Amino acid sequence: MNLIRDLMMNKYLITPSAYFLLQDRYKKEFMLSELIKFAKARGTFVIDNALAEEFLKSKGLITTKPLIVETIEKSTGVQSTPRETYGGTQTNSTASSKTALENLPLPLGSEESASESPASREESYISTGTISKKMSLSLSSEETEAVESLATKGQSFISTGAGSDVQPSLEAETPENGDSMAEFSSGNENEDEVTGAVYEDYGGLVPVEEEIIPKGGVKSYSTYSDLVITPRKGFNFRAKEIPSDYEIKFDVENIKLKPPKAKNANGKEGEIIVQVYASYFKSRMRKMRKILRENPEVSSVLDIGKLNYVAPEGEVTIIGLINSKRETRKGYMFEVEDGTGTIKVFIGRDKEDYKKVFDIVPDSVVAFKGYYSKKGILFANNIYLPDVPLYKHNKPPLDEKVYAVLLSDIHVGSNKFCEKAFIKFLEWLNGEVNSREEEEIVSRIKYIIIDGDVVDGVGIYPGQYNELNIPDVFDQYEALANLLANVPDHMTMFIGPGNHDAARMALPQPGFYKEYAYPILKLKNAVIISNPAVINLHGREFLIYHGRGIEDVVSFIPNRSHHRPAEAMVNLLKLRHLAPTFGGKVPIAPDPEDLLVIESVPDLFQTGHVHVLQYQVYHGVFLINSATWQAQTEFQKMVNIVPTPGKVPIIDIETARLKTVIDFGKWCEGV
Ligand code: D5M
Ligand code: FE
Ligand code: ZN
Repeated sequence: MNLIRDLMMNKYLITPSAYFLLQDRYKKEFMLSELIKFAKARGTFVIDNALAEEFLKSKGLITTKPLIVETIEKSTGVQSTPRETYGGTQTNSTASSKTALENLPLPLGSEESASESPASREESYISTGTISKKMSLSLSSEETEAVESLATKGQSFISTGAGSDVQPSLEAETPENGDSMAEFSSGNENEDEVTGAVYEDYGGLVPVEEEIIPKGGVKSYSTYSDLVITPRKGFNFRAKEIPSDYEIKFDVENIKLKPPKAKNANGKEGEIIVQVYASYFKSRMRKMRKILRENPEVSSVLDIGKLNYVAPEGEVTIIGLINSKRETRKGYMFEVEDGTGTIKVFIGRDKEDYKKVFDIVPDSVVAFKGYYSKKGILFANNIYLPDVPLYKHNKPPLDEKVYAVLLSDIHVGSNKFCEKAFIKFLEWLNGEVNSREEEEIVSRIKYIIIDGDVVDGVGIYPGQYNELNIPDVFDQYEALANLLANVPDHMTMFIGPGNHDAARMALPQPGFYKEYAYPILKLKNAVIISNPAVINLHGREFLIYHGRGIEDVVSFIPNRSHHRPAEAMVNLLKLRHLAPTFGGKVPIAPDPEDLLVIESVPDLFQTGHVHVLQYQVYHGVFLINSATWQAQTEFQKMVNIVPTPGKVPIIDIETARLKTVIDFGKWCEGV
């Protein structure tokens, strides 16, 4: 009878209201397979109230709209009020937020508004998709297009996240389902051609348990296996003599998260999911409170729930999570919650801090100072973003110069991968330099950071199949490993995943699925990191993050663009969060702890993802979006994304600032 558990095992989620609607009928009037098939056909993995009703109607089990809201209210004692949609200045509304700090209802985002949000109406290829069956990679391009176009019809607003390493278990779970499940079965008519790739929701790969290396051990081909670049004879690699000094300060893999539990044996099963979200946001609140309280101006903070009792005279400060934001005639109205209560906060256009409203995105945590009116509204005079202190303390100097190279978005496997430019770069690393200055730089390069999208993957964006030179994920990683084998041994490579990689799609991404990425894991000078990760290099803190949160900034904050990623990075830093908006474009795993808070202020913050090199300093932190090795794809042409491939930033570790940019872009022309 455990509908939630069965759905979760198959990587589907159910909202509490839908749960109450369906639970009593489960296994009596419908089977799991039917429900999943129904949801899948609609391109969603969240069973919400509307979908549940539609499903029951399709089965002739109900004819009129049930009074579900009443059911919830009765069962929880919580008033369900219509939720405001978030009104940004650029967008009129977006996916509305959740009340995850409360117990119930609607913790997963209000179903109706979520499905109507512009974010989900847009065709979002990364976080949508329904390709969860095993798929032969030798599909014809028409077949692939058909599957992909199906995928783009999906809606996106939250991620399954948890358990992407759990194999779909539909067959095991539902032996009764007969024909209706044929579509989900992992069987393939042509087993010989199956390469072993399995797609989770949202186009990501999930690991396969069966043997993945073809018997006999010989692959059909291995791109770049014959590429051998050796260090130039007589070249003085000074970095060989410099002792290595790095520490992985934060890696998601090292965090032990306790799985959520129902409150008690008699507790409502719906509480399992609710609790995950509640813990996630509680954890966000806890971490953000700590950051905000470091600001001396954020003083005498009161719980929202106590405002009515304390009847404060004078100014009060609250810290809360932004549920919604709406422009009014005279300013902005927010709905803010902190786990003890919810309150409306108004800030007028005449206030000095008014301009800060534009930096606030849904689900970010900020502090407001102002006067509380008995009408339940806080009239704010000041807004405090978590932000970072104005200056960073200087670190002690290093004995000698040592450099790091920042790369990302190599996209090996794409026919837009700038192979020639990348090989030139490898030769350069091996000492094929053009000047004394370059010689000095190469000589002192000791680290290479590769910030995700290391391969192009398969089935990631619409029409991708036609742009793949290597249409197989294993072969892509092997090709990448063949290339990276030519990086001189004394240079340590830190490699983390992005949204094109074989890794959990939802953030944070713990690392690569080793079943796919083993060729790079085997490289002796490679260190695999999570996304995000923090690396300490010679006492300097580098925050490494692929950068999908930039998409949220671009959609919610005025005057932000994919082409100026460093500005968007400033916003992430001000909010001290790598992907603040839950239910926006970026799928976030509902882990019980929020691991995307920027808890420690780094010396350098690197992203990639948007394929454009840009950098700037903000409050002493060096922000840099590294470029790419992929020329403009057809899809990027369509959405007007103009990459800057082949540009290689070199970082002086001592100052954590840019030393120089070496441009290999001319070898990428015409790709
Ligand atoms: O991302 C390459 C670029 O494409 C980057 O600028 C983000 C952008 N991008 C990613 N997804 C979308 C959607 N759905 N619409 C518009 N632009 C998008 P990469 O991760 O390498 O594919
Ligand atoms: Fe990319
Ligand atoms: Zn990316």
